[in-house]
Amino acid sequence: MQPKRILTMQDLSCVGQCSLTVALPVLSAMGVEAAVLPTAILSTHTMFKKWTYFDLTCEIENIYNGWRENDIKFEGFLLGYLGKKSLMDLAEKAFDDFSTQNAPIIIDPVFGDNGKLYGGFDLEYVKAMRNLVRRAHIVVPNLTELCFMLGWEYPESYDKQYIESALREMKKYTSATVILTGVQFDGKIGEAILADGNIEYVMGEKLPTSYHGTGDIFASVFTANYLNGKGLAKSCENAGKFVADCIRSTPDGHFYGVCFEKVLNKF
Ligand code: PXL
Repeated sequence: MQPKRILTMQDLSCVGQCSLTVALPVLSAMGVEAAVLPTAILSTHTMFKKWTYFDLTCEIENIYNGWRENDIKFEGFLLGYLGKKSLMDLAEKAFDDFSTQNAPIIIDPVFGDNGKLYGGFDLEYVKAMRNLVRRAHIVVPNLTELCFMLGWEYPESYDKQYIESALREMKKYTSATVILTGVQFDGKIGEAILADGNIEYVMGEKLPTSYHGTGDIFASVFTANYLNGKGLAKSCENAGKFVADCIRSTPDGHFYGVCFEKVLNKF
């Protein structure tokens, strides 16, 4: 059987293991044909002290014209860091013009973590993302992104009731399955999945350190598994285990990402 071709739309950070430099190798190694649409080129990701940013909005219509000429279609979409509202409008155009029937749209909102927005984002961006996720089949926010999209304050602590009401509140904005990542209970970490009105948890080992870029790895491994026919829960479980293995393979002091290469080599 031919691998599924998906389009992943996110930035290309030249240095710092995240976004396209993660999605491309992970999707390919897991048997998915990864087509890319870079939204911006950055010297590094924005957790470095300084970075440069070149927005690629101006080139995307041109790329789309090239795809139209060749009748190119995608059997799935994975969106990560878009960077600007203009890219969201262009993402919708891609869903409209380059999708096969029933191609899943998976959106990781990627605009914040630990209760804060990443550098360069504001509440207008959050609102635009909340509008974009109405097109998704699956949304994969962390708690920061979920709270910002709901207009809720980031909580100092939470219980299952809080998580479940936040997930259900998201139904005001999208009919997508919502997979909340990085949920922590009883010393474990995992996902809370709201699908078809039911909530399910997939919990795994919580390691003592956290690293940048693990959300992007989670989304890529999840997407590859899901497109390869694994269900929601199994895809989350595999993605969570993969991230944990990456963290275990990363030496202290490697602050800008995880050494996923070592885990991919064993895959
Ligand atoms: O890992 C998320 C991410 C992706 N791309 C860029 C980022 C970040 C998080 O900071 O800065 C450019």
